Amino acid sequence: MPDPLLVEAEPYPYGFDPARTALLIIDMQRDFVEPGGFGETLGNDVGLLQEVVPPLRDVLTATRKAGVPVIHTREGHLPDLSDCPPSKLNRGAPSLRIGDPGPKGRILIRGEYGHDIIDELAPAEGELVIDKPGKGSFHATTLDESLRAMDVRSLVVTGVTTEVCVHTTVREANDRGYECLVLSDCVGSYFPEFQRVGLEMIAAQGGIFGWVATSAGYLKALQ
Ligand code: C5J
Repeated sequence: MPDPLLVEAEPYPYGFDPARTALLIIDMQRDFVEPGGFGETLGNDVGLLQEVVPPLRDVLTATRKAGVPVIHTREGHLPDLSDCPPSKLNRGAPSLRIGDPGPKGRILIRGEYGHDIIDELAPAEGELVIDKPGKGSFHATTLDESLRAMDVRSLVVTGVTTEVCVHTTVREANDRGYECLVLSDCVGSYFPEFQRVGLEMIAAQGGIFGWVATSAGYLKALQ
């Protein structure tokens, strides 16, 4: 077995075997990240999520070059909303609801322009794209099956939003035995306080859900 690559991380160095690792890019969709999308109609500052794009592009390029598989996720629903529980559909009082016509197509509906991944991080041919109806990437998807088939045990986790879909996914992955490294500058939140605390929570108590490092640390280990 080769020596693991080591990343300077919180709460202690993260070791991974690139042959058993995947990069997970969560929900970098136009509706969350771009101006005029669903996220902005909810009153959020999408600029905070756009900051994630340049470092994540560098991570994506280096990861592809290293031959480590890349997996993208998209949060969204079938056009008839049969996979969207009423509790999700009716939550809050948004000006636009899931399924409503929005500036980028029907909100969070598969196949619509706004539901797709931003051009800068578009999946390459052959990369797995997981469509998920929930916040977690494992719930009601084939992600676990796919990772096991690929013999992946370590996940480098990126995307948005830190305290919602990233956190839910890292918790799900941790319970399934995956070792997660979250890249602090490649995950984003509309709320700076949630970003800070969300990252602290992952690495707290000796790494209760996983590890946290900067993209620079990950890229250095991958060289
Ligand atoms: C949210 C997500 N925040 N991708 N989705 O509703 O985090």
